[in-house]
Formats: sequence, structure tokens, C-alpha cells
Amino acid sequence: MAKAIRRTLTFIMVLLFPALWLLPGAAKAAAPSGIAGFYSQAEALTQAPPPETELTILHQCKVEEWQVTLIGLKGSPKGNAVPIIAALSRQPLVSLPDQLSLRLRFHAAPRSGKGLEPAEWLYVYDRNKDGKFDYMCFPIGPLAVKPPDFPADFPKDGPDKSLKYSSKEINLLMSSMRFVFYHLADDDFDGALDTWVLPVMDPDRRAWVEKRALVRCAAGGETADTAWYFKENIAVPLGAPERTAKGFRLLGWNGEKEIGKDSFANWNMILSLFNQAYAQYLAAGTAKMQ
Ligand SMILES: [Ca+2]
Repeated sequence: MAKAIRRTLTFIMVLLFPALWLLPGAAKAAAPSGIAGFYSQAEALTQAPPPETELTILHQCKVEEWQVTLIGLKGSPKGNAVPIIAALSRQPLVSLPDQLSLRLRFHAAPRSGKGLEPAEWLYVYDRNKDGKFDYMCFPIGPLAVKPPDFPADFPKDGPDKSLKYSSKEINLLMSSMRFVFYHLADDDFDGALDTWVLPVMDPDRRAWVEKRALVRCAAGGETADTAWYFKENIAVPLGAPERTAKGFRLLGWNGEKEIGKDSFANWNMILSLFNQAYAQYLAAGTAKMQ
């Protein structure tokens, strides 16, 4: 009897083993590349950031008329710590906890009372580790994001766009506030951003983020040529924005927006400022090690 059971178990293991071995491989082969493979990780950091008191300035320099500050986590190895945030300011930053807010706050900056200007900042990544940032997350601010169980009977905007909500509806709106970010990626690592993920509002309830859109410009192309909507999973398209001559039209947090190749120009300027500072930082680190 025991022998029969053992034989059956062996048979099952022989059958299962190749399948178990194949499964992770298959999952790996099917994993989306580029922004689609990185988005969840970057989005998770935006929603659970490190405390501002854990941040430290790795490098600060003037690039054109801007002060660019590269920021990492305290306790990282000196000289080769990886920047996770890059900030732009007119004056050098002096106190990160007073000048950066990585989390949602409902009071106006500056909050320190020290008269320090808040910095513009973005999360930055060098995904292929070639010494150039190729992915950035820009904080738009607090927006109400529809939960999966958003009530279908939530009131639509009135003709005058006024919001007349009950206290229960206001509570849902407030508890659905999230710190929402743009994600921008240079997916072909040519030094220019080509892919943008941005929030899309419900046209009937413009206070609410309904979904996200990914818009991409292929290398060498003159227009944005690929786009899709998604909700939880960036790799699962839920329709596409309206096509236009230069790219795509969608309802952004600040109104209708047409996205084409030129929409990336300002972001590329910021990326270039950050990358000039990053090159300086890496060169200084290499010099220190020699
Ligand atoms: Ca890179």
C-alpha cells in the first residue's frame, strides 16, 4: 500500500516538476518591459515614501539658472549612494524636511515658518544604470481617486459644474484623496522621455480620477503613436484615448489635454538639468574612489 502511494507521489512529482520549473520562467518571459514593467514599483514608492527626515543631500550644484539637488537616503554608502529624488530650486536647499513634502498635506507651504521656499522635486531612477536618469515621477498633488467600489449613483456634476454633495459623499471624496503623480519614462534610453502615464478624470464627475492613460511616442516619430487607458494594471488596456493629428486627446486633472511629441519638451528640459547634475555627482564619486 505504502509502495503504491509512494509510486503515485513520485508519478505526480515527475509530472509536476517540469511544470513548476517552467512556470516562473514563463511568467518571467511574459513580464512587461519598459514603463509597464516598472510602473507598479515606482507608484508604490509614491504612495509609501520614506520619512523626509531620512533624506540627505548627495549633491547640489547650479545648472543654468537652477539649483539642482540630488537627494538619497541617509546611511547609504558615501560617494556612491543612489539618488532617489532630484529637486529644482532658485536658492540652494538648506533643510530637506522643511522644503520637501513627500506625502499628502492639506496645508499651504511653506510650513516651517522659517521662510524657506518649498522645492519642486521629482522621484528619479536610472533603470539601466548607465549614469543617466530615465524615469521620473512628478507630484501633481492631491486628487480623489475612484475606489473599485465607487458608488454608481454618486452625483454627477451639475450643468454649472457646481458640486452639491452630502456629508457621506464628501467623506468618500476626502478619504479617496491620494498624492497623484505623473510617470515619465525614457524607455529606449536615448536620453529623451518618450512615455507618459497620467491621471484621467471622469467626464461626468470631474473631481474624480477615473483611470490612467499611457501615451507613447516611438523613437524618431513626430507624433504620439501609442496610447491606452488602464485602471489597476498598466498591462491591461481598457480602451484608448481619442486620436488626433499630433497624438491623443484626454481629460486630464486640469482639463482637456492633447498630448503629442511636443508635450514632452518641458519634461525633457528638466531631465536634462537633472542628468547634468547626476553626471557631476558620478564624476565626483569616481574621482573620490581613485
Ligand atoms: Ca539610465
